[in-house]
Amino acid sequence: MRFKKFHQFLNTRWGYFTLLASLFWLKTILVYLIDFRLGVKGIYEYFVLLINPIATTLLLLGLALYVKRGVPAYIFMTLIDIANTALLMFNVIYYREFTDFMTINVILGYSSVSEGLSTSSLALLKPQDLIIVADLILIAIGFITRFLKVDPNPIPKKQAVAMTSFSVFMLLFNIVLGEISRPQLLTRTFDREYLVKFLGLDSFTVYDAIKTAKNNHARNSATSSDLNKILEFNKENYAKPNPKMFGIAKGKNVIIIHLESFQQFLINYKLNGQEVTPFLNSLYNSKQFYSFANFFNQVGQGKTSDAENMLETGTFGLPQGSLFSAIGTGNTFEAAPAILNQTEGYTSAVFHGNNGSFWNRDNVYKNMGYQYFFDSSYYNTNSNNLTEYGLKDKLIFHDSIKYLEHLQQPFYVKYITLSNHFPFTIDQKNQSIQPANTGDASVNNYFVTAHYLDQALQQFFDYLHKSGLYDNSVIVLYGDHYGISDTRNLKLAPLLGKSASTWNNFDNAQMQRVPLMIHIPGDNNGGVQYQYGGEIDFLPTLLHLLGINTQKYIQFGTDLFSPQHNQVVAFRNDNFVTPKYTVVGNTIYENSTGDVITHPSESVKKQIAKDRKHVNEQLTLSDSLNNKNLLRYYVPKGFKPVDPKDYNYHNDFAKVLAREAQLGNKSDSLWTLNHDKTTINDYNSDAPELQTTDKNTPNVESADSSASKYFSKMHEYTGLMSKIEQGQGLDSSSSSTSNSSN
Ligand code: GP9
Ligand code: MN
Repeated sequence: MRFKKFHQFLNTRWGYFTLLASLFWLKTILVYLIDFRLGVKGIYEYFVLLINPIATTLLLLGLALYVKRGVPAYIFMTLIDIANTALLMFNVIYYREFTDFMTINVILGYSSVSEGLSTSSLALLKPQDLIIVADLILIAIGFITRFLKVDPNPIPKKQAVAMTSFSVFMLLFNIVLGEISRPQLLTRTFDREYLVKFLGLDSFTVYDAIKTAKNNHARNSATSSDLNKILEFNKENYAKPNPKMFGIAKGKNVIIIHLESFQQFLINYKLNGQEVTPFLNSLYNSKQFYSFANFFNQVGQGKTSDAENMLETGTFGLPQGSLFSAIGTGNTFEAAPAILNQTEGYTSAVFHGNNGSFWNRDNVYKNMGYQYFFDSSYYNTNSNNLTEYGLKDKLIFHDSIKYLEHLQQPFYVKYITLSNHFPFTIDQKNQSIQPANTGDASVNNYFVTAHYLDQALQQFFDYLHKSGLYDNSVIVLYGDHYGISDTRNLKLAPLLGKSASTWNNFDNAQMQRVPLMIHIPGDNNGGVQYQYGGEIDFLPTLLHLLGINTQKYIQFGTDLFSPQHNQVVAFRNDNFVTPKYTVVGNTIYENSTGDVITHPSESVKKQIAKDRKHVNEQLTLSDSLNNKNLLRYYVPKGFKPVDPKDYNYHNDFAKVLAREAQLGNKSDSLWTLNHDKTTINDYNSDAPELQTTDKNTPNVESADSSASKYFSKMHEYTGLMSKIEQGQGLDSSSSSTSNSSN
């Protein structure tokens, strides 16, 4: 009886609608759990994942409820389901090949970064994929066997509207749930994975379509004449290099160390009488580093990715959202990795413990011309080894050596740390300083993770000294943006000898200082530098140190060492600081006192107006260049535009070893120069994770196995890995000389 009722219901339009919707929901969830690695954590995220296909499925299938005639309604509903199934299926195949989701550009084949799906991709199909089409096959059989019949009775419009309203409500509810877990999820779009995890594949695809259409509109209306103003500004703004500094590090390696959320106030700061970052303080105060006391972050919503963009392209992030995520895939870049490779033959690589798609890095780095990107898939990512955003800092430095030592020199490498990231939590065994006591957990713990980062850096520098890299590498340390937000500064104020009651925007602006420390090999004339500057000024500074003239490149900052350096530092929100003044909105503060200048003199007004004009020009022209992708119209003399298709970051270890093998004794990797022996034994770390016997995770084994065909070299690592497995750890006594067999 009950089955008869159910069968009757199935033969109504609502029945067929419910059948399609529930089967589509079910297969989507199965695909999420089986085929995608969405990094779902905790009940809340699983709940959001379970409901995220509902809204769009009901909304899309619900469109057919407005069709009056029976057969067309059923055909329309089934076609919607088939199209949605196709999107699901192609994403499953695409994800298998690229560990990523299909953007509109990929679907339309416009993607400049990846080939999209080819016939060979179909080889990636697996028997389990039948699940994805099983419901359609069953439904076809249902109609053929007349188990399912078309219900000629149209759905009353009111009911169709009700279903649409309900699905729109579900969508909004879903977005709210996503925002609760990841504030600004849609505006900042950290990662396509997050969008799929919180909003579902359909929403992600629609979102990407809207974004792409907006970008294309901006681009299609652009012409090369839009470049004229930018080239003019670039010419006027160019600051000649300091003759004493130009080229003093020509041909040296470059090691960039990104200090996550690290603010300048931590330098030389003592918490309860204990230095929070003793090692960084020792560098900051040494003559072997040029350390900048008035260097500011200028990031917008793109946070880390904005800092990366400024440091490597000399252009600002966008006024809203992240440039990397919003336009990074399709834009033309003329960035440091490509410039250094084309002018000086530099090898380039990034080491970062998060998945490659975060901030769309895996696409942007291709456009920047990065040759290698060792993301989390190259490391042992057992949960023990991770903090919220990925691999712990002591491990990223240690575990990267096996890749770093095979890179041909000179190399330009970037380490992006991430343990010192909001909310600054790290496990007990890695805590070695007491948290502060401000009543705000994240402020309290900020000092704990900063201290951990400081230790990780000390261990890395010990290795750099032992391996000799310290003496032939430019080493750059910089903080990317604030860790403590303006609102939480009120909790921090007492620790800085200030009171929350008097804390104001002037203080917030001063807190945007981040460290910039540059070690130039063989140069002991460093020390603390007081000129004002920001992240936008870094690239011309670095290129001039390496002896590369920047006049032909479009960059919005000026060389910090140049006598003509412009010390007006723009913030992304149009506020700015200069050596004398801090300007927030229409309020002018005197830097020396922090007081508001209520009645500025004519000369002060004139000066501020001039500086504000410069700031607006810098930001507006940079936005025009990026939003309209104008670099596609501008090729600096001798520069070869980067083709992102020349890069993919799979099997990078194998590629690095292949290059080394190819060069034979012409190779100048650290490994070759160390007589084909590893240098990893020169790396001492007290990281508790390295003392345990955690098995290597599949991704390290896959990186190793794909590299293992490069004959015996691997035994050095496997030998060491087995040592670790036997819990012997990595003390200095086991240096390479002792256990190398060849
Ligand atoms: C993510 C990491 C942090 O991989 O770089 O990014 P953030 O949240 O600071 O922009
Ligand atoms: Mn960051």
